[in-house]
Amino acid sequence: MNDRRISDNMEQLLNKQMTREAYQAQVYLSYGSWAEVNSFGGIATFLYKHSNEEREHMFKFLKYINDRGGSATIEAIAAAPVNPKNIGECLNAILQHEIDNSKEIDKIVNLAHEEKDWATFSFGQWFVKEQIEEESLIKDVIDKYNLASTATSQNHNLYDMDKDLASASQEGTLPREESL
Ligand code: OFO
Repeated sequence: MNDRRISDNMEQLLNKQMTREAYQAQVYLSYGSWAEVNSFGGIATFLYKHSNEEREHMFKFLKYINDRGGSATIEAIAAAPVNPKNIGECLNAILQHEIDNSKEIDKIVNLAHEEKDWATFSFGQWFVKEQIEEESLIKDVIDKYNLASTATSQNHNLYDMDKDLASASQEGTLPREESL
């Protein structure tokens, strides 16, 4: 019995996205480390947790590809971008990564629709929704940053923002909580 339930094109696109999710995780990890080194522990916590979320997304793709009779292919992950100059640049770069990622998710949903592959269409909807939430979350953080960095008592506001992000709702564990 042929248990292959996705087309070759779809398998290729899903594999590409799986690698992209791994890349997203690396971007957040790299920026998190940069924030930690620059004494923004709260922002680092937020970014580290988000890195783990992206890694969970990568696993979702891996499992889906394999469950549908395809084969997940583990490929090289591109290097994370160079360190940002400041928090503003860091947050804006993250938002752009998320917007670019949303466009890649749209390609999967478009192909699924074209191929009448309703299982993948449904799988893709989870990511469409997730991207809406993520873009909105980062925009919200940018708004807070803009408020904090333009006020007169700048350092005090940045300190408060850093504390806020430490308790922002996120899933996943921190690299610093992993046991060796
Ligand atoms: Fe940024 O979320 Fe993955 O897909």
